[in-house]
Formats: sequence, structure tokens, C-alpha cells
Amino acid sequence: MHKPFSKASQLGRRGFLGLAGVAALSDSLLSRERVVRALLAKDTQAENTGSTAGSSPGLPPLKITDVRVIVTCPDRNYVLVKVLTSEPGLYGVGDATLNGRELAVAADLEQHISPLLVDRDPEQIEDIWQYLYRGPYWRGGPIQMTALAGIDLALWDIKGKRANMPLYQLLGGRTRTGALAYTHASGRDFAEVEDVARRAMRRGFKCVRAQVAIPGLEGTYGTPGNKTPEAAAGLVANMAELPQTEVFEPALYLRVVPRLFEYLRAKLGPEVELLHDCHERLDPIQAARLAHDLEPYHLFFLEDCLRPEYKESFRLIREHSTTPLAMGELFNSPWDCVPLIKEQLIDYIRCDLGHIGGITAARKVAALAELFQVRTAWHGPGDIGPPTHAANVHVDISIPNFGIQEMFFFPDVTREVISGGPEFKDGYMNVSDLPGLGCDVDEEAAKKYPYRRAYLPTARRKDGSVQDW
Ligand code: EZ4
Ligand code: CO
Repeated sequence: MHKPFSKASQLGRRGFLGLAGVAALSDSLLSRERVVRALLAKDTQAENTGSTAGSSPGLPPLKITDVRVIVTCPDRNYVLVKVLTSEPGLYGVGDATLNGRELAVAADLEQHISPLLVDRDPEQIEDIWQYLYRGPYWRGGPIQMTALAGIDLALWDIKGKRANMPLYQLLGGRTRTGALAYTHASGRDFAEVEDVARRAMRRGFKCVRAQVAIPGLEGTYGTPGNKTPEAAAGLVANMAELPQTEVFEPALYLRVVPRLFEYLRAKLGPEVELLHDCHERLDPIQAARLAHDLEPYHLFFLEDCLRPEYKESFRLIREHSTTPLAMGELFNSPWDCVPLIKEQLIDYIRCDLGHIGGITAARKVAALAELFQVRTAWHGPGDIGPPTHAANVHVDISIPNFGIQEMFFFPDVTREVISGGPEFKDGYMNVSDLPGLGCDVDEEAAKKYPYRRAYLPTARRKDGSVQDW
């Protein structure tokens, strides 16, 4: 299979003479890639003693044999990745779910990425990450980075299983006994938010994110609208043929939110940690005002004030307030995090492991953040799958600068298809000591819940103009 270098470079020269044409040129690139692959494999083999040794001493060489993509809707849509290997029974499970664009990621994985991975050594995670990120030339974007995250998680899962270690051990071992978790308390009015928060606190939560419906606006991000909180559980997944449209007006929102937190502090006392998500809806000066107005209520953090394009604008918020700031769930590249971290413009980086390129990307973001005294708060909603939640916690409990972890309780129907994932106890999340990520997917069960087209809601102002949801 491997063509010698001389032949590859000959083909490369001939390509310029126009004799070989596009087909031969791509053939030459492919054969060069095969040569590099062989060299990489040979180098790592040479470091080992036995002639049959692979990347891991004492273990035979390993190859990726197939990448299976499972699109399923057990309550809401998930895209799962199963990377199979040449070792019987050894495979890795990842999550590549991007709410509302599931099939685009699935097609990227099936049509473009899978052919690049077959025959590769799954233990060379960093090389595969670099190759899938820089290799296609068209780097980044949520679709490619979600696909890359799905592969990355599956490869780390394989590595953990091969090493017979839970992933957090491979990442450096435990730095804490568990990951401090927060859940959501949403309501149609202040009393209902209080009620839901109290229930969460009785369940063991020490940290609660509070969102309230804004009177006069139909639908407010993260609130049950006119439904009960129970009926609205999994609100973002409400299936509709086309997106639902919510209405947002910043003036109303900016008046209500500080009053909510004044109310909650008075009712719930000083100890419980309170958080709030702006969901990228504010302009810089509005965000500065809100952060300032919330100061007396000592939030744990104020989340995602601004659109992801406006990183420099965080300076304005910082100048006006000591409310801790968190940002990042719409980032889809580790480089998105750099300006906010290096200027200490935020206190918590909360990108989504599933959308910035997986564990390999998150480790680098976390390490950069550590050097600037920024803590992590990885995104943990219900519309990313249990393998990403597991990855969150494996990273959380093995880094020095973990801050807090958003958490979600998956319904039984989801757990029927995707088993494993973090557990919650007394305010903290943890992972089992199963090797790898600790999740599995039941492909037969997945078939019972076929994909259903669904969108996240959208939002408009009262005058009908487009507003960030
Ligand atoms: O709206 O994951 O903090 N959590 C959030 C989530 C996001 C959804 C979007 O897909 O903001 O609820
Ligand atoms: Co959010």
C-alpha cells in the first residue's frame, strides 16, 4: 500500500507539467499522506521493543477500522460517534450533537471525515486533531468543530479503555473530590423561581441559575413561558416544524432581572450561589448596567452577556462592575477564548467541549486560563449528549482551575440509548471509575427513536426586527 517517497515526489513534479492532472495530483497527495502515516507509525514502533508493538508498549498496533455515526432522538436529537478499532471489542464513543444542525455534522463525519480516519492509529490523538483541524484548509466553524469534538472524545475513550484507566487519570489525576454543580431554576414569576430553587437546594444543589419570564414579553430565554416548569422541562427541545419566535425587549429585561435577584437573596439567604444567563442578548452598555445593578446580590457569575463577536466589549463591562463574568458557549474555536483570558476580561471561561473540538481543545483552554487566574465553567445543557457531560467532568476533576459545572438530568429514554455519564450527589458531580469516558451507546435502542427535525427558538424585537435568541 505504501508508495515510496521517490514515487510520491515524482508525481508531485509531474503535476506541475500538467500531465497528471487533478486526479493524479490528488493521488499524489493521498499517497504522500499514506507515507507520512506509515512513517509516524514506524517511528513510534521503533521506540518500542517488540516488532509487533504499537503506540503503547506491550500492546499490538491499533488501527481505526470504521467510524459509525448514530443520529437518534430519544427525547431530543443527538449525534453519536462510534470509532471502531482493529482490536476486537475495543471502540470509543463520542458525542457530536449541534442542536438544529445535526444532519450537517453527521454528513461531515460520514462523508468527509470517516474516510480520512480509517487505517489510522487511534492513539495519536493530537496528530489526528491537528490533521482534522488544519488538514481541510477550511478550518473551524461550529459544524466542523463539533464533528472534531465527536471524534476527539471517542479517541480519548479508546485511549482510556486501552490504558484501563478512567480518563481523569490520563489527564493528570484527581485535583478535587467532585465538580461543584449548578442547575437551573426557572419560573413564570419570582415566587415560582424561588420555589424551583428551593427544590434544587433540597436536592443538594449549592448553586442555582435563576431565570424569570418578563411580563409583557412572550417567551424569555430559559423560562417556562405560560407552561408549568414541569411541562416546560426540556424547553429548548420543544419540537416544532419551524422555529418558535420569542419576543425580547432589553428595557423590560434590565428592569426585572435585578429585582429578581433582590427577591431571591432576601428569600433564600446569603449562602446559596446564584447565577444568571443573559444568553448573548445585550449591548455592551446594557450589560455594564446589568452587571452594576446586580452587584449587591453577589452573583457567582453573570453568563454570556454579549454576542460572541464582541470580545473587546467586555472591557466596558469590567470598567463598571465587580460582578464576576462568564462567557463562551457560542465559541467554536480555542482561539476564541484567548482575548478574554489574556486580558482577564472574564472570570470563567465556559465554552462547550462539544463545540470547540473536544478534550484536546479544552485542555489547552484550561491551561491558558490557569495562567491568567481564569476558572472553567464548561457548558452543560441537555442538548449535548452524555459523553460530552462525562468529558466535562473528567476535565473538571483533573485541572487546578476548575470553577463550576452546569448540569442536566437526562430522562430515562435518553439513558436507555446512551448509558453512563456523570452522577450527582450533595451538590457535586462525579464520574465512575470505568475506563475511558464511561459512556456507551445502544445502537439497537437508538433505532427506536429516529431523528426528528427540530430547531432552537429564534427571537425578535417588538418591532419585528431580528434579535439574538
Ligand atoms: O441555550 O444549549 O447555559 N445554557 C444555555 C443552553 C443553550 C442551549 C443552546 O443549544 O444557554 O440552554
Ligand atoms: Co448559556
